[in-house]
Amino acid sequence: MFKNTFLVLMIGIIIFSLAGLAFAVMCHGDTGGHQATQAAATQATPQEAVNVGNKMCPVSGEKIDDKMKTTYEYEGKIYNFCCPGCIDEFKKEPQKYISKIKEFNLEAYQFGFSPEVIEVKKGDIVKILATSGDVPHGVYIKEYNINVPVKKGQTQRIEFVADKNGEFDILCSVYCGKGHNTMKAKLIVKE
Ligand SMILES: [Cu+2]
Repeated sequence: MFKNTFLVLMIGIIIFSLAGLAFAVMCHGDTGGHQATQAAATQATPQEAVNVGNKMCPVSGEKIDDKMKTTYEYEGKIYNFCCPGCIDEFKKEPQKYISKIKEFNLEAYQFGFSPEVIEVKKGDIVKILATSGDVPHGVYIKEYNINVPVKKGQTQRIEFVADKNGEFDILCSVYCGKGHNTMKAKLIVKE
């Protein structure tokens, strides 16, 4: 009788310890997962700065030499400058310079452009992200000396300072079919 009770007790202890061990493992696993979530959350909190990647200096309006370029982060965006002196200027009136950078998506298609009008102010830095969803096209603005081929599914980045005021045709420079000559959009640069 005594022997039986002892056996039951021993089995009981073994089961209890195993359960305890399993519980510990589960808890540990859970803690690990929790830590991972926390780590992900901390990484996401300070939002990664967006690279504006501007090729023209927003202060001097000059083309940025890759060797000389300096960057400055402002309100979650990284801007390129031609020299440290321009960053000092930028810091005095950031909004004034940021507002000069105008970004547009321009889609070329058979046979036209969307949007049909791009309007900026003289002195603005015009950033055009050109795409094509059908066949190869080209973005041609004669007066600004721009002629950039745009392949299907590709985004071509065009950047220039709108230093001439007036209305300029945006045409297609890659023959793309019957309506090629009718492809037209307008760049309006206001004084
Ligand atoms: Cu075309």
